Amino acid sequence: MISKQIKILPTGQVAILTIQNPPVNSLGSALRVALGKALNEAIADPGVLAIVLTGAGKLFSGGADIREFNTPLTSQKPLLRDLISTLENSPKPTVAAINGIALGGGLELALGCHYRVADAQASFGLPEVKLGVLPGAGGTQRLPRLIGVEAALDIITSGDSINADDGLRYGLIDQISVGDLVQEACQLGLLAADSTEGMRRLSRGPVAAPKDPGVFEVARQQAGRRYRGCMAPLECIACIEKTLTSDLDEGLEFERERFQLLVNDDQSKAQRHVFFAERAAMKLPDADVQPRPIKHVGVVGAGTMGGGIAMSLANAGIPVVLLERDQAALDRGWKVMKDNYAASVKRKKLDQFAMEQRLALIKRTVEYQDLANVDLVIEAAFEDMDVKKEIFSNLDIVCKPEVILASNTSRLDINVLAAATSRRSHVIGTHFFSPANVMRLLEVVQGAETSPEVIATLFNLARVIGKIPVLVGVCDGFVGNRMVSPYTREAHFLLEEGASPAQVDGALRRFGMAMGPLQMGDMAGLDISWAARKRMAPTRPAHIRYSSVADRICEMGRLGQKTKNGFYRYEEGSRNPIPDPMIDELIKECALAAGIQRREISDAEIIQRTMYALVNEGARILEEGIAQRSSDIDVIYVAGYGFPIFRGGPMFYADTVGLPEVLATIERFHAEHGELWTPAPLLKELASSGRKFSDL
Ligand code: T1G
Repeated sequence: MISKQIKILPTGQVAILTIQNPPVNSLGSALRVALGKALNEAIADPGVLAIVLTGAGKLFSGGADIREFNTPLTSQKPLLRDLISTLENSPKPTVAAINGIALGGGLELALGCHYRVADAQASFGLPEVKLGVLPGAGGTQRLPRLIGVEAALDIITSGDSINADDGLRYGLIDQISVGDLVQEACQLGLLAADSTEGMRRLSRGPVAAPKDPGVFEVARQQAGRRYRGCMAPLECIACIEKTLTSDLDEGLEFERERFQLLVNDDQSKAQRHVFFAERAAMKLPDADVQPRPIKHVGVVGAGTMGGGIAMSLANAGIPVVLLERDQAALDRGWKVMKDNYAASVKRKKLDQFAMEQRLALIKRTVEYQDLANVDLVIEAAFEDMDVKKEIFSNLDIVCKPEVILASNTSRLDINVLAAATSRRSHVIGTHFFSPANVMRLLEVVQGAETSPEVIATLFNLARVIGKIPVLVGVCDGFVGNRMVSPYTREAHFLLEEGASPAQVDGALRRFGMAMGPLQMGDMAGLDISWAARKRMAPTRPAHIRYSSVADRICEMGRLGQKTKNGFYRYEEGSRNPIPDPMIDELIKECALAAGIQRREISDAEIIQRTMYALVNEGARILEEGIAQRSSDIDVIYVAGYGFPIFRGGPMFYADTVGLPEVLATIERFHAEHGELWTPAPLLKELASSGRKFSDL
């Protein structure tokens, strides 16, 4: 709703309209009706000389109500662009008093005002591109007129926010308030009312041509790299380019058409699904449980993962005690961390002082005793159960009674580790993804006896360090890695059946994956999954098909990038995969030995065999309660495995294809390839009842 207050100042009366629609002051249909009514009243009121628009609470507005998209509400009048036009054509000065965040339609509303005042903590952004759409209420037409084409391209195609200082520097706002934001906005409005200059209206101004006419082509290339496969960034650029050749009305019409195209497309539906899925995943099962404060964290292991985890914590200002088994290992890990920070400083992602502050937060030691007072320990040692059990036993002795003990294991049984301690309710899994200081996903693995308070504490810590926590249950590989096993299995089978590594990886990259499974294996190290396969070998049923391709490659000492060769070969200092005829020959030998007649394989089959393997395993994971929601599985794959956001995650993708079609294909694979393709009962149930994974 809109609260209206008439503020009487010595130089006249101002109508202050406050957007009140918690939690984010989104501009849904009901809010738009209220705002339209209040605006018209203020404009008609002869006593009112100026109008100020502001937001209730901590933010101005989070933009249009995303939940209304693709529903009749989104076209319920007044439309957002009508309100913006009313603001802009008002005969009385209109001033936006931007308190905190102004995003999307919220910023577009402010752009419709004649003037903009913001508080020092304000930030401004047009993140529509991250939802697979574009600023659809004039943002692509007014922003270039206000701050220039180059700056508008950056803000609109990146979807990233800028702070108040940058907003002032760009000319996006007229002033940063030094005291009472609304009061200063009222004074500015009354000054303008007195002025003989007349209203400043952005839309009627010309657009300054960019200094470099090639700026649009450069933007298209950058967008193609950053948002590979997404349509929205290119449509944003087209709308901004349009401002150079059209007046506002034509530009707004073009923008409206392109917005409609995007908002009705599966890509935007997928990206909006991920937006809400991430927020659902971060909700605690039991909202009433209070997290415990975590002020000091121990990390055991200074290897790639331990170092990355320590950096994640230090980056959030949390003091860390980093323990290694000996000084040499500690020094090696410390050097890698310093080099990582130095690289960020070199790339100007971090300044020198911030780097030194963060490094100073990390105390290094080889003494368990130094972990005696930490609130949480995250173990990131070698992926071996005996090694981890010994560490947990030692921690159980030296750490304070209420400490939380977490393991970064990527697939081992948390319950076995808990049993190695006297505090099973305080044991949990925190599966980070490499590089841990970059990847946002954190699988929080709940043991059989892990307490709700410990889970709540890790969820809260995840938010603090900028991670997306997803609660998963204990099984081999939890959710992400458990699903990646059949996905990779099918990739290896496809090699024996006739596809080359480059074809398998190429098809999946064209599908949108950040990297194909074979190149991903080379990057992670083929020895990790090799060890897992050897561990499982004694229990692997002899009648089940098994590909020896990866084992043969490892037996040749080809472990991936770290040995300069794996499925591909790598030149010195390069991570670029180069197809290796020796591997092609090895694959043919494996196929011959397995009695497999090689054949031409289509990209479509590669996508079906790998994607539906993910979906079928995901359905089993849901049946077993290892994941709480199908959208959690989507979050895990988009945030942790490079799954294309414009496809929404494996389960959303299956819903988009249609579960009956997915099931029919899996049943065909079952007939052709045997029991590994037995359809998951949940998939059969949903497909036959006309439901989707997102209905769960
Ligand atoms: N519409 C509907 N619901 C929204 C929403 C929105 N714009 N923004 C947030 N929510 C819900 C969210 O799902 C959650 O719900 C609750 O509000 C709190 O959100 C025409 C077309 C504003 C920075 O992309 O970035 O304008 O889980 O947990 O951490 O050109 O929300 O409680 O049920 O994120 O304090 C463009 C999206 C829209 C901004 C606040 N705007 N939102 O962060 O809270 S399209 C955006 C955010 C548009 C125009 C176009 C963040 C936030 P629930 P939260 P937060």
